[in-house]
Amino acid sequence: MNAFEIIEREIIKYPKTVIIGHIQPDGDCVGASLGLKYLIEDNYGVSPVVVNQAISRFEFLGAWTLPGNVDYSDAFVIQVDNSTRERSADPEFMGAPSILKIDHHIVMDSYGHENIEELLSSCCEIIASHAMARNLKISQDAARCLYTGMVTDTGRFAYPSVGPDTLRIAARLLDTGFDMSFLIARINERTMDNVQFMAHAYSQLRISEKGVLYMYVTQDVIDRFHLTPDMVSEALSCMRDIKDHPIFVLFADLNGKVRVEFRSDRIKINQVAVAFGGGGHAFACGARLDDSSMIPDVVRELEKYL
Ligand SMILES: [Mn+2]
Repeated sequence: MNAFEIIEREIIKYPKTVIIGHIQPDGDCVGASLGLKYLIEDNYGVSPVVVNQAISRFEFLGAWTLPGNVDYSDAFVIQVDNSTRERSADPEFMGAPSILKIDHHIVMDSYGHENIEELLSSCCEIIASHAMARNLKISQDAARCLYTGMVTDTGRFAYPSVGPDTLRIAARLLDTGFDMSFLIARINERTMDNVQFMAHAYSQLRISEKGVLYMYVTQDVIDRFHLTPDMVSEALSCMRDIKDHPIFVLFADLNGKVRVEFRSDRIKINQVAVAFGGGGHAFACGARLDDSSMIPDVVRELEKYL
């Protein structure tokens, strides 16, 4: 079913529509939530509330409300780019009378009353393709947001998840005439803290006995370089594309737990994420550990896939 068929039906039933992203927001999460907001405003004359956690680097795309400020008891909720209810930017949304999930991750939790779950390269690709299939008006603002999610979730259209349709949809977004190279410059912009953290990250790169690359970013490093979770994740790029080391993993302290981000070059490793209570895509997934003492266990498990 087309996501906008559901949206058209539900937005008139409830006094408000709320779009929510996931914890540790990224470009796809912010792009999908704001892009969908603009599409709904431009096509249906209804103005949804967007709820996301803070992420300064994507604030130029538009404004949103922080979690904890919305009453969901009379809301139609659209949850985007979020595989499980626990990872929502505001898990309170589960109390809403109508929930639509739109997501592109491996299906683990179909928590919506309706669920649009497609294994495409980004949540923005799903939203853009459904909008195009329904011949909706796509403004430059909407296109800029959707393109942001497509370009950031695909490593600039380089990951295996990119198909011919991905580029056809991106081309149709470019047809709206927004300034693409200006957008990419904004997305690529780095602070001096970013750069100095990356220098530190290269110096901390570790290789396990069988060749798994890994790195552990501790809380004192996070404090020293004033890092947000998405800035920490940039350390993954230090481990990408290293010859003969297709599996790499980033560990980072977060709120008393250890966040794990798994990546690989064409080796399916999401079962390791699942084994440690997480999930995600076949080649890009994540989990949380209670304690850093479990890091060697995770690395040993990954070695089995080499
Ligand atoms: Mn995504």
